[in-house]
Amino acid sequence: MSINSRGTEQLASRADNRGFSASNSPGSVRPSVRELRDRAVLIARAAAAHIASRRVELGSDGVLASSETKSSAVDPVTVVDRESEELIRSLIKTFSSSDRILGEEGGLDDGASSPAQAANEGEAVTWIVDPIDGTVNFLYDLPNCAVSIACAVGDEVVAGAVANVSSGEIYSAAKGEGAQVSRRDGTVQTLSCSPTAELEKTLVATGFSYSASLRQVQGRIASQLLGECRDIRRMGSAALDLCMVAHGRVDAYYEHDIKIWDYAAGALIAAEAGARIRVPEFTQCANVTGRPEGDPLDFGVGAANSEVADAFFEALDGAVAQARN
Ligand code: LIP
Repeated sequence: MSINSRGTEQLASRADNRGFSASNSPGSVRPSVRELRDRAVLIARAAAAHIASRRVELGSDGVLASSETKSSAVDPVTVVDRESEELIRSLIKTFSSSDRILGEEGGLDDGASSPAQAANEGEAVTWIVDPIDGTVNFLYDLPNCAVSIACAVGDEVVAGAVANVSSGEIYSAAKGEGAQVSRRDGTVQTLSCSPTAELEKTLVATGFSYSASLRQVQGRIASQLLGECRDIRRMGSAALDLCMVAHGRVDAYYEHDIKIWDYAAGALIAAEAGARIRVPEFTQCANVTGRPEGDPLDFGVGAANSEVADAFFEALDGAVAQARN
């Protein structure tokens, strides 16, 4: 039996015993945004536990040996990414077999119309999944990787959860209900962004593409911003970077060339914590590419606390314009 099926089957059955029993029988009332958030938290927690246990089981050599590359030689996927997504998909289906799923590794679930089409159909539920965000960190056994699960109704993300695999912190939000972080000790904290109002004191998180040529342009953008803000942090997971904005642990975040599964949950969490958010149009991204067509510099993702947002986005736009030349 392959590791995938053994790992997924065992976990799915254990998860079944942990309150994942199907609740959306045909014709049942649509769950509230809070219920969708709580489902995302439950599933993200189970997937994060799987990832942590498989890293111990496989060890660094085993994880490395299982990895393949995707868009470039430095864009990895491991057997654990695939197991995590299989587990997440199976758990989502225990709640509702009709929901659509868009995942980084598995694409659109069988028979689902494109979420972009679904968005035009009105109230279809689409789960947007990054089974391991920060895969390079996972590969190197660095602490910053996460499970990111967002839930859209129609063309609007209304719930999401981001589980930090190593710290056990689970960030979550439901539309209009605020954002929170729960910890292994059971404590729950309501999130709000930092109060930093001056650009020169703004700590900025960012990330870089798997494309070397785009990274060179992104380096010029970062170089320009370094002269205008406090400092930059490159932590390796867009989902967690956006949660750090929500938590007030950085003041702003931006990145180009990331996919909807990287940011969908984190952007809602940051927005619900009071951040000003910049994301591409949902219907342009809710597809197997996870991003709009065209120049990645035309559709970045950004978040900043409300005090510094005007100055930050102005500086960012100026740095992008200068880097293009
Ligand atoms: C990663 C993002 C990160 C970005 C990386 C990569 P993955 O997603 O979370 O912000 O800088 O290049 O795209 O590939 O680990 O899911």
